[in-house]
Amino acid sequence: MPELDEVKQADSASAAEHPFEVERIRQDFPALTLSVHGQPLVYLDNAASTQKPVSVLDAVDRCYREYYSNVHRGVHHLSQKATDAYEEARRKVQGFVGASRAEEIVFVRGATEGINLVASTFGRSRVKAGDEVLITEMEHHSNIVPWQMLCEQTGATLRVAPIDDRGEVILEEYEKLLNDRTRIAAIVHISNALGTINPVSRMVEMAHSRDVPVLVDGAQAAPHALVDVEALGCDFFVCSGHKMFGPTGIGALYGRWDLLSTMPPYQGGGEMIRSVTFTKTEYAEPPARFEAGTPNIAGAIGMGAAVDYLQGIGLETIGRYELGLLEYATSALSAIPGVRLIGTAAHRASVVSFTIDGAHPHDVGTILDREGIAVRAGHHCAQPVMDHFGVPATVRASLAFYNQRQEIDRLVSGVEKVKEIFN
Ligand code: 7TS
Repeated sequence: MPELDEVKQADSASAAEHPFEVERIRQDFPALTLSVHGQPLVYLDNAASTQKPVSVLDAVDRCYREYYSNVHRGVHHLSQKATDAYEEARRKVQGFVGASRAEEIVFVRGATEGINLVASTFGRSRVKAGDEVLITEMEHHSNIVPWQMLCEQTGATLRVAPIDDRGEVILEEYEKLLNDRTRIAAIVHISNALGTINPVSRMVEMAHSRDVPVLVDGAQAAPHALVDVEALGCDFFVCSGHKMFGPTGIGALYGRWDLLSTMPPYQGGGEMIRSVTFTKTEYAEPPARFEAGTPNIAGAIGMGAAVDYLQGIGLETIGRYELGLLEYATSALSAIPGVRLIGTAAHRASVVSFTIDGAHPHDVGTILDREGIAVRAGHHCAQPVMDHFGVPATVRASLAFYNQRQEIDRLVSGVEKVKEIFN
C-alpha cells in the first residue's frame, strides 16, 4: 500500500482528472444534513461508524423490495437473483482488497467476528501449549481478547510488541519477539485510537521470514487507504462494512486460499456442509464452510454498493484529501494551549486523539455535542493504549472524506469553549 504521505505526492495530473468536490459528495449522505441541538451536525466519529450514501441505502432497499429471498438454496427466480447479487458483492469485496479469488472472501459480521473466526479455527488447530501469539500494544480490544482467549484455552502465551511515545510500533522489539514459538502475529493496519499507519508490509516480511502467518486488522484502513492484500503479503485481513459507509452487521475476512482451505469450520449449521449423516458430516469448501446459517444478504449487497461508492471516488483521492484535512486539524488543535495530542506518529490517517488540561474527555464530548459536534470520548476499546499514555480516555475526532475544513474550525471553537468553561 502506498503510505498516505506518498499518496499526497501523487501526480497532480490525476488530481486534476478527478477533482474532489466535497460539497457534491456531501449531498450523497442524507445524515449530513441533520441538525443536532439546533446546530448543523459536524460528524467526526467516523472511526466508530460512518454515515451511508444514498447508493448504499438504495441497494439495501432494492434488495428487500425487488428480489429478496434466501440465498444458495432456492431454484426459484428470487432466490437465484438474491444469490447472484450476494456473490457479486463478494467479488466486489475481492476486488476492493485485491484478493486473487472470490473464494478467499468470507462474509462475517464485522472485523471482530473475522478475528474471532481466525483465532478459533486457525488458532485452535495450530496453537498449542508453549506456543506464542504476537500482537502489538496499539491493538483494538477486538485484536487482543480473541487471542487472549485462545492462549487461555491452549496454554500459549500472548506477546505484545511495545509502542513508543509517538504511538509507533518499535520495530526492533517486534522483530525480536518473533521466534520459533510464534504461531501467528496479529497487527492493526491503522490504529483507531492514535491514527498510526503501521508499516504493515515490512512487519509481514519480518514475520514471514520466521514462517509466521500474519492477520491484519484493516477495520480502519479499508475506509481510508488503498488496500491490497497481495501487496501487503498478509495471510488474513479483516474489515467492517459499517466503517466503510456500508451497513452494520456485515464485514469481510480475507484468508489466503492455502490456509483457508485447510482450516476447520467456525460454526456448524446449514450451508457449511457438503453432506450430513448422524455419524459423519463433510464440510463444504470455503467460503461456504465459514458461513453457517442464513447470512446477512442485504448487508453484503449493501457492502458491495459501498465498495462501488468508494472506488467511484478512488481511495487514493480519498487518502490525499483526508491527509490535508488531518494536517489542518492536527496543527489547529496542537496550537491551542492546554491541548495534548495523543499519537503523533510520522504516518497517520483520519484520527486526532487529544486531551484538554483540566477537563475530563467525557465532559469535553458532552460540551461538543451541545455544539452539534459528534466526537468519541473514551478509551476507544484500546485501553492498553490509554495506559501507555497515562490517560484514562481521550477525545477523538475521526475524519472521513465528507468532512470539511469549516467543520474542523467548528471543532476548534468548541474546544475553545470547553477551555472557557473549565479555566
Ligand atoms: N479493529 C479496529 C482497529 C477498530 O477500530 C474496530 C472498531 C474494530 C477492530 C472492531 O470493529 P467492529 O466493526 O467489529 O466493531 N473500532 C471502533 C472505534 O474506534 N469506535 O467504535 C468502534
